[in-house]
Parts: sequence; C-alpha cells; structure tokens
Amino acid sequence: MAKYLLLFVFVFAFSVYAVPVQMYFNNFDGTQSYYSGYTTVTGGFSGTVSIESVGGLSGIGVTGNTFSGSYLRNSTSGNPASTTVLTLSNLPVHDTVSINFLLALINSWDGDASPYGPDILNVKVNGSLVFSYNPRTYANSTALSMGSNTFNMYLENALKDIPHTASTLTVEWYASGSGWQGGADESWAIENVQIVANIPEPGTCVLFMFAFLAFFMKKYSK
Ligand SMILES: [Ca+2]
Ligand SMILES: [Ca+2]
Repeated sequence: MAKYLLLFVFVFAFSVYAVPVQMYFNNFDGTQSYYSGYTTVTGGFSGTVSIESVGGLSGIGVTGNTFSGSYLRNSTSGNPASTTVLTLSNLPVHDTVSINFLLALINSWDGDASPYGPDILNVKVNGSLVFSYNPRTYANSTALSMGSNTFNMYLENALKDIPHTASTLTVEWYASGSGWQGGADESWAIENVQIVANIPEPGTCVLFMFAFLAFFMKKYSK
C-alpha cells in the first residue's frame, strides 16, 4: 500500500501544470515591467515607436485598464507600412504566449472598397501571422463601445495561448492593404501592452502531497 502511495505521489509531484504569468507590461508612461523569476526577461520595443498623448481617448477602457497618459502610435505609410516590434529575450520555459493590448484605430479607416481600402492591421509572432483584420469586417467582439474605434484586445481569442516555446519572443504590429494611406488619413496606436506566458509551476497541491507523503513515511517507518 505504502509503495503505491509513494509512486502516486511522485507521479503527481512531477506532473507540473502551467499557469499564466506576466512576462512584460508597458503602459508607455515611463515604466516597463519585466518578469524576474526562473529567468530575468529583457528587451523592449523597436522599429516605429512614437510615444504620443492618448488625447481624447483618456479614460476609455475597462476597470483598471484604460487609455491613459501616452500610447505607442504608428502612422507610417506603405503596403506594408513600417513595423512596430516588441522583442523579449530570456523567457523561462513555457508552452504558449498571449498578446494583450488596447488598440485605437485613429482617423478615417476605410472599408474594403478601393482605392481607399482595404486597411488592415496585422500581428505576427516570431514571424507567423496570428492576427490580420479589416476593422470594417471585424466581428467587433472586443470593441470598447458600440461603433467605437477602440478595442480591448485582451479579449481577442486569436491572440491568446499561441503555441510558443522559444526563449526569445518577437511580436510585430503593422498595417497593410492596397488602400492603406497612413499619415493623417489613418493610423493606429497600442496601449497597456501585456505579454503573458504559460509557465510550469509546481502547485500548492504538490506541496500538500509532499506533506502527506512525509506524514505517511513517518507513520510506516515505525
Ligand atoms: Ca499609457
Ligand atoms: Ca485607406
């Protein structure tokens, strides 16, 4: 009996489970947060990075997660337009990542009709396109209010639990489309960017089982 219990406890203890842990956060107001635990994450934004006031969007969002102070804006032209890149290195062992941010579509984004559309926003993770949409055909399940041009991408399923195991993560945001004009016609901004990774953690259950094991070993060793 004690032998089987021992086997069970060890199998349970070493079958760790993954929990979501924040690797990085940036509200573009001067402070970036990096994960420091099993490893210390480093990195940051590069490419097109224009930090500007959120202006009239201030306060829009959900409780504890609103446009505030400054955001990162990209108003470049071209098809594709210039890319905003977030590179994080030295991530701990993980199996998936989630890309969370608030999104603002600024000025007059056009629909599908040429010559002014389509206007598309893309997100790539380590070179693979994970999210690409025309805001006029988007389901808008993440819209912060009816008909608004602000979105809570913390809720976007396409950006959640993306398979990823490399120690370096690269996230690219860029606009594209034959109608993309950029500049004063249309641009986009991101706010409160949060990267979450699912990392293996021994749970409190495991600690409990070790205590249970210690109790039994003491009891049966007599
Ligand atoms: Ca901000
Ligand atoms: Ca356009």
